[in-house]
Amino acid sequence: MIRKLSLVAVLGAVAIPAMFLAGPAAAATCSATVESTDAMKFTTASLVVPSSCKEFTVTLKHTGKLPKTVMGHNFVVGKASDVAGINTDGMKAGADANYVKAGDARVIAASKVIGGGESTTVKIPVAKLKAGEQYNFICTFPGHSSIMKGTLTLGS
Ligand SMILES: [Cu+2]
Repeated sequence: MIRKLSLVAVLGAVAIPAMFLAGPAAAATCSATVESTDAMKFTTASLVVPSSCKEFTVTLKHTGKLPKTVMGHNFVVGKASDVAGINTDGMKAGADANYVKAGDARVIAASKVIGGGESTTVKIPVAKLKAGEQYNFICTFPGHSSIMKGTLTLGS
């Protein structure tokens, strides 16, 4: 009985530090949280996605109180040269489509639209990003993208 207990203690002592070393480092580099507000703003201006990540997960939070029909926000990624077209076609697609045109090949990643107090996640496939290319993340809710726009680039 004493032997069994001491074996568990030894295993625990080895396993726990290993978890601490592997866990937080991976989570910190391949994910980010972006907040959006009732004042129609993203609180993040730019994101750099490490090229070592396979996927980069963005958690979009709406810290406001207004419903998504009034002050909805989403998180849509495309090339800087494509986002105006993505936005125009997204507005035409309407609320049921989360303001993103179905099958739009210019869209690299897009979340659903959320309202105040809600959050959602979206995964950016890092293989679709090229070094040296300029990308934007925007909110395609009608009227928001001119203000709700940030830059996104592939880092080293
Ligand atoms: Cu918005």
